[in-house]
Amino acid sequence: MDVVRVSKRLSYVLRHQPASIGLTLDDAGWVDVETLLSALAAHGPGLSRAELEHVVATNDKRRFAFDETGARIRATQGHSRPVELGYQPQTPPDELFHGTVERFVPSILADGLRAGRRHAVHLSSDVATARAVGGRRGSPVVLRVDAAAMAAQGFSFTCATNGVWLVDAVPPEYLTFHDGE
Ligand code: HQG
Repeated sequence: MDVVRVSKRLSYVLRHQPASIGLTLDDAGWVDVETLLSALAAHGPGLSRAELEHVVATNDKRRFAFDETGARIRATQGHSRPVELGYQPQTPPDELFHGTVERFVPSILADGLRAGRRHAVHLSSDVATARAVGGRRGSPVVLRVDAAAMAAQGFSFTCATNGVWLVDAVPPEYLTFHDGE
């Protein structure tokens, strides 16, 4: 099994296009595991329950999670469709980071960080992760988010089970450039 390939296929189905294999996700993004496995097999290479468990357990960014009974699965974050993940609002660390690339910076400084096609803006608590996220698109630029000030102003933050911090938007006044390590 090519684990990366399976992870990408699961991301596509569980975050973006469940209908591509005839699936419907519930409002919180869950789908029944047996239904998912049947749908995958009907629309391409099949996957066993054991293989699915292996992908979920070893995924580098813990992109997927089973529910407490193991009967359902969902993506932990990153959806491009409306989803109510149900994470409880939490007080964020005082500073969070967002990795992007230079070509987006003028627009980000004008409008702030927007969720775009995703359900939320994705932030990380460490610079290295932000740099890696930005680096997917070119030479990374890391922005520092004054999460303490945002929280004080009433912005609601949640943290996905894989440690990614989520917020609806970040207005530009809370952003600065992060220099150095
Ligand atoms: C940029 C991956 C112009 C933003 C990663 C980013 C992450 C703006 C892009 C997760 C903007 C959106 C999410 C504005 C934001 N003007 N550009 N006002 N506001 N942007 O992929 O944060 O591997 O939707 O800087 O590792 O890059 O898929 O978000 O460059 O955790 O699990 O618009 O996806 O995880 O891009 O990445 P994305 P992201 P996975």
